[in-house]
Amino acid sequence: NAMLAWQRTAFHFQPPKNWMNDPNGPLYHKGWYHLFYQWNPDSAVWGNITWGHAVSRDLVHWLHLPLAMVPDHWYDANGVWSGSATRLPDGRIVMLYTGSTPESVQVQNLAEPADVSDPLLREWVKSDANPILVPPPGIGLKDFRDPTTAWRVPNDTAWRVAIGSKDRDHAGLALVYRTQDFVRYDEAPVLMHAVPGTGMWECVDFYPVSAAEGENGMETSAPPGPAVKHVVKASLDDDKHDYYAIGTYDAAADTWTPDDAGNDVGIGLRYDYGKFYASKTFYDPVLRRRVLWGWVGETDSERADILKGWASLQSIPRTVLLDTKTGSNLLQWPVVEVENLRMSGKSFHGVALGRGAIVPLDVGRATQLDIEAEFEVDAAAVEAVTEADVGFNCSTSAGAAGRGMLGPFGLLVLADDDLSEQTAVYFYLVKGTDGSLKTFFCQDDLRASRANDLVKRVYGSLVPVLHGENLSVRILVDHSIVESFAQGGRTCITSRVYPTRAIYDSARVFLFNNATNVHVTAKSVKIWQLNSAHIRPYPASSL
Ligand code: DQQ
Repeated sequence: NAMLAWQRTAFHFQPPKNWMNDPNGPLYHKGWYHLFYQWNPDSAVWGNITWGHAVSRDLVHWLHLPLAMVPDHWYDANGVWSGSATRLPDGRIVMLYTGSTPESVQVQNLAEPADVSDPLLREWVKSDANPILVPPPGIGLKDFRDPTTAWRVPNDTAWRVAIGSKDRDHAGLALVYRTQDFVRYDEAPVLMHAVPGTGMWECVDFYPVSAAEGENGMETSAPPGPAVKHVVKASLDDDKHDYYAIGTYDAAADTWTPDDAGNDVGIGLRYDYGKFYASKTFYDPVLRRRVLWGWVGETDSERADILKGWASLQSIPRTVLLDTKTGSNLLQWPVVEVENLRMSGKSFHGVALGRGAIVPLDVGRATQLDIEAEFEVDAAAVEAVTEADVGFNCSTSAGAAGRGMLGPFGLLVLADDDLSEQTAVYFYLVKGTDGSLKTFFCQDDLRASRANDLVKRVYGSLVPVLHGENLSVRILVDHSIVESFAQGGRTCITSRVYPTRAIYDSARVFLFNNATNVHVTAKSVKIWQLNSAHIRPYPASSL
């Protein structure tokens, strides 16, 4: 079926077939980026979880490798679940992961490469000491999983590792264990942080970001200091979204405090307001950056997944930095290597978008695109409005079809000629009677497909816009995925979409302005067709 075949992506990481979920243990080793991932060898639905493995020179082109780990011991017989890698200063690589036992008890295990001199790290050996951690008193046997990358603090030889859980009152939390050798751990963990009401924290991540302007990403064990903030991320099992917060790490106590209690983990900011979960960062020592991977699931039916024979993608890896201009959010941006896929490009300048305008952009094939667009709103018209759409919210709105005074305006991608299918990426301004202006960034899948066995939603949230800034967006389109980054990556949205008509040569791009009271100018729109990545089976004929 040509429609189903079209949905497979061209420059996103996917296994050759079957079900994938969380990214695991990303790391850089001897010239190669390694990605492991939760994979079902038997079908396109979750189950029988093993660790798939692939390597890349540039985070774009991949070589699949043999499975790194399978459920072959009692302590992981029910699945080799998520975990993280740590590189020790002596060159050792330590992989900590969760095993689910036949009774579904969650325990932590240790594995190491059989041969660290193999740049591809093809063979993994599980420790004879496994399991190296079992659920501590007071923690549910099924609520103890997903160890982080380990880190060290100044003047202490002990390594720290965080593990997600929840307490009896449904507070989500992160526990910290100390270890010298990754085999024996302090008996009683430290409670690093807990947030009432947030439930089980999966795939906790913990890392430093620089608060100084123009800085690079930071190594996980970089010492805390005045110009360093620490991020805590938790994947909320209850609502399947990844939440982060920025705060301060007390290295002596192994506790962490958010800068803004109202924006604590699980109740404030998300990495992504669309489909994006169980993410994990790693530090890339070559380009000195922190890189984020996230699992992007399907929003079609299980039946469709079985028909097409696969389910899930990994997001385009994103660099992560603290936004030093606002100080209160991260900036996420596609890794620079993605730009090497750019082929022919087209630029449009000063496109006037009157109220209700829809303008087609002739870009040729529009199924694999990289788009950068900048919009300017007519300030006098905004000024003239005394109040606009206070109480607006992307997810409860009517989407791009709903007309407000100062929005929506933006782009339609994966649209067909008569707009019977379209995925809308747009801004929406609201204004209070006190003159305060806020900007929402939304993505509307309601009309992305004529098929009806799909989850269709309007995603989005506020995006900070500083004085003097235009509105800007970057959009990556790859068949069945649309990833959008507003204001340099302050707010991000990922959608899975399944057009039935806007496919192959019928996919188009439009600019639109559905606001009733404001003219908008698309100051500049650059659109590149993106090449396909090479994602090759193993063994490769040449390395
Ligand atoms: N997926 C893994 C767990 C993790 C969950 C199992 C998050 O380790 O908590 O496949 O998606």
